[in-house]
Amino acid sequence: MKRLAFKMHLNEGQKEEYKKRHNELWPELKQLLKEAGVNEYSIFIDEETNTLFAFQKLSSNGGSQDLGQTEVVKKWWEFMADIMKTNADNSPVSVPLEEVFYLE
Ligand code: RM4
Repeated sequence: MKRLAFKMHLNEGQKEEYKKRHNELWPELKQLLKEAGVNEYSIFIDEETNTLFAFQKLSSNGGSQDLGQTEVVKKWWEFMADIMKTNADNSPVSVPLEEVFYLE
């Protein structure tokens, strides 16, 4: 199982809204992620910097951020754009992180 991580940035004071929206994740997005091989997916927040750290276990090559050409992800990113740092296309600014330690 491949592992990947990346960081994103949340606008100040939006943690509860972010958690609410993800607790209400659209079923069609969940289905897409699972079908794309995103077997596990967690996101953590560093409240000091409002940095979001995403971790995924993948059974395929691509992760969630590689699904931006699908309609449901485009709609989700547009929905989330008001509380996150985004690119011009509403995709969240996502910075890949290097794995420096792993314990089986
Ligand atoms: C995040 C971001 C990611 C998406 C998850 C579900 O806030 O939009 O791209 O995969 O939500």
